[in-house]
Amino acid sequence: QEVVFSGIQPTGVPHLGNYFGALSQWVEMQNAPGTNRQLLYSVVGLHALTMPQDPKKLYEDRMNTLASILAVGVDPQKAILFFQEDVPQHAELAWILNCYSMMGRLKRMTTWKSKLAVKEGSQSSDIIDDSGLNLGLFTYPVLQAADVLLYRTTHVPVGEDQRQHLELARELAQKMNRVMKNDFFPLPTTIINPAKRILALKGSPPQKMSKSAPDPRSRILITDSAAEIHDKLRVSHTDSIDPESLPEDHIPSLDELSPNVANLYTILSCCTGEDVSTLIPRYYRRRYGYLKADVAAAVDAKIAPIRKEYERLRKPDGEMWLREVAEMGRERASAIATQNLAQIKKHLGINTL
Ligand code: AQP
Repeated sequence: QEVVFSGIQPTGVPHLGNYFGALSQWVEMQNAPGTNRQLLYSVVGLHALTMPQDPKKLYEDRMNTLASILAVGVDPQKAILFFQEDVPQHAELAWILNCYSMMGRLKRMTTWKSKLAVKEGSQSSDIIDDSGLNLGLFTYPVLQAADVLLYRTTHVPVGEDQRQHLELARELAQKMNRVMKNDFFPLPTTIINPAKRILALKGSPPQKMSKSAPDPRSRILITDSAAEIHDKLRVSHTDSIDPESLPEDHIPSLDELSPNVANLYTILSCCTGEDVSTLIPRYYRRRYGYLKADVAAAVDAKIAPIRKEYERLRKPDGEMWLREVAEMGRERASAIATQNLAQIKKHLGINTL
């Protein structure tokens, strides 16, 4: 049987990157006809603790994230939808996996290196000063591997940025199978959405769109109003090329465009389902304002129903439903996690009962 696991951090309302990179796939996998898949979708609060959090805000963000997942169309009857922190076996397996993870391997993870670079205030990750960084941040990919392996997951739909973490999960699965002398863990396959990576609307060089980037205008949330979407796109970065001065006889491919402009085409393509090769000739050599206006309209059309459903779920009686969903998910996830962890402990010789 196929087992699908995917998670999202409760670090704010999801943005277009989270939506096109992960959440839209969650819904597609759920709605694919004739499949016998077990789906587990999780709001991973333990991961959020690796960065400084205000408890009250974190509680709200967890509920907002759960509401967002439901608003995009995940059905809690079809998928097991739960808070990671409600199932303590995640932390227990993470500890076990920590004991089989090598420091050298974790030090090479790009997310860790990027935190070092941020701390130094430079792009170079050669300058190593990790004294002010917490241990959770360092072992973050191990907790992620535990999330996946706990359910003996076979498939993980994630954005491009998570590819390296999933590679570690596969390595740990192999290693644990060797240690436990069996094939208990399937090697999870990573499913990367063709949309891959949505970039921030601002910033040079452009980074991926991110919930925690300091400038809120660098991301479009799936709950943004039409006016907010238009405003954010209007001031989004493009490049300094005058499109009207470009040659008429060469229509560029996406790769030939500057990253910020290519990103606008990618977003438009994700929203409309039209291929970028159809879209580029339509806007090429016209001022960026035309492209931006159409991207804004397409984004609004795409997320308007999500926004409406989200607003309904965040009303007071929506909160009751969110708690019910979380409890139902906790029970179902716990049943699998308890059974699997008991087996793992037995294979490792740390079982008693
Ligand atoms: N820009 C992106 N393009 C495509 N996919 C993306 N994902 C995130 N950003 C993009 C995918 O969304 C899923 C959930 O991500 P997450 O919340 O667990 O963590 P993240 O990747 O660290 O996302 P953010 O938005 O950047 O959060 P913060 O700022 O809190 O770290 C993942 O499948 C991810 O690939």
